[in-house]
Amino acid sequence: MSVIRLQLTLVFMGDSGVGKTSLRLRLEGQPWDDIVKFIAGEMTQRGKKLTIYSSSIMRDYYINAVRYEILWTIYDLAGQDYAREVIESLLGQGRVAVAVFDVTRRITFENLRDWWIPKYWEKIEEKRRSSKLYKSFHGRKAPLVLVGNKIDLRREDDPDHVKTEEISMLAEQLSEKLGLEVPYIEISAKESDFTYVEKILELAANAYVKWLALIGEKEY
Ligand SMILES: Nc1nc2c(ncn2[C@@H]2O[C@H](COP(=O)(O)OP(=O)(O)OP(=O)(O)O)[C@@H](O)[C@H]2O)c(=O)[nH]1
Ligand SMILES: [Mg+2]
Repeated sequence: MSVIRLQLTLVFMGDSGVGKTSLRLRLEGQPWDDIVKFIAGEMTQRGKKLTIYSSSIMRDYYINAVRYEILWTIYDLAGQDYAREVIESLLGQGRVAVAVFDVTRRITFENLRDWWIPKYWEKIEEKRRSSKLYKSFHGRKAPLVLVGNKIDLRREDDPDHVKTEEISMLAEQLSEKLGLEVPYIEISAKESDFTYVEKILELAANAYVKWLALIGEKEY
């Protein structure tokens, strides 16, 4: 079996408080109680410190009879407003994005749709245009995974909560723009089990590999 080794930057984007850092720490294998303590410590520094983290995670996947060894470098970006310029430039470095919203706060869903995802695509395009390397991808949007977090708090009767049908509809619209299926997952950083949380990375790996096939490249 052939093996392809890749080093990929994955950007976690979305509004403040949607659970990006919580999901990242779950992927690193941290228990929920430790994550809550970590974020409490982070909160006390808010306003002073810009919370951008980078971590590395190694995973293997079997896709179409090929073994992929992926070293993920995760950029866990701050959702706060005050650091937008830094955040925007980091968005352009992603190979794949994990777009996170909070299913109990509709505004975070709308902000992904209206600001984060368009900005991610804009920054990727800007980066390609400034480099001769990526000429063949000009005009092509970049892959992403849509993640609705905090399903443990969701109530069907609350109009502010985002429903599954709405998420699948947005995924469909994004898929049309990308020319490739944009996968989505509903999750709880607090209560979903480890194998389910891992699906975020699996979906990202799949989206990336399919995207490579689409543009007819072995690597990007
Ligand atoms: N009940 C519940 N709470 C969650 C879940 N995910 C995150 N939280 C809580 O939501 C709050 C914000 O989570 P963070 O992980 O700090 O959110 P973030 O997206 O990293 O926020 P910024 O770093 O400010 O952009 C914390 O109090 C978490 O404990 C979840 O799935 N369920
Ligand atoms: Mg965070």
